Amino acid sequence: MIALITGATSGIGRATAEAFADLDYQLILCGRRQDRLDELEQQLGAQTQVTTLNFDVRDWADVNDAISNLPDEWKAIDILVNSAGNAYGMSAIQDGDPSDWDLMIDGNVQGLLYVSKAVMPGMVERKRGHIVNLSSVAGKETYPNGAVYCASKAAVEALSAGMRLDMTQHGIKVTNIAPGAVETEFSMVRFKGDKERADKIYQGFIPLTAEDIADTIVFAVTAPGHVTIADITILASAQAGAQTIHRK
Ligand code: 8X3
Repeated sequence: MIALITGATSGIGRATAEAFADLDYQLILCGRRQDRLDELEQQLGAQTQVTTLNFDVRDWADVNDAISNLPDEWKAIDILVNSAGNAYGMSAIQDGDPSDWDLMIDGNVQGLLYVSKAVMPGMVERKRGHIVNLSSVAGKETYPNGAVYCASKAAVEALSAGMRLDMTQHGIKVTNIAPGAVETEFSMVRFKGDKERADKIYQGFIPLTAEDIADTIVFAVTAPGHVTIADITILASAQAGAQTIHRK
């Protein structure tokens, strides 16, 4: 199995790379931070075959160039995990920063589309493949000061559904994963390095870990051939909704 993972240098992407290495999948790890890609290649290279691609998912030319120029032995991608994505800022629309919106819409929506577009034709040709999109509970419900992030994840929900409609006839599975509160660098990025604010998000309850989500991704990609895990929402046990968390 060959798996391509975006956002592989941190969080859910990284945990998924580690979990896939345990399954002996060959890994194409994609990210923007070369030092982290190198470190991960070194670490997981002891277990399985690893190659890395450095691109920004928001740049179609770069995405297409990197993926279409993969060496022949890496071209037959079986699994695509669209894990790259982020939240930037948290405020009402009238107070929001349009450059934050660009980062979220271009990364979470356009980036996911670009990478998928670069990988899908090969899957269609081979009549096999599995695409896993990382959405969010924020794609299922909108919360105050999160409209643009929520909109970007609602778009991921629509893209997962649309991909499934387009690709099922070609023998390709699409899984949409919607995590709740996962403790990663997510909140540090959202709050632009404000550690106190970021830490507060995960206080008073046991948040999900990136590994919890990776476990579910493994469950989806190892399901029998006739089974598609179409859509899974994963919440922390203390969490009842995006912003409804029972804290001690
Ligand atoms: C992250 C989950 O609830 O912080 O996608 O928006 S939430």
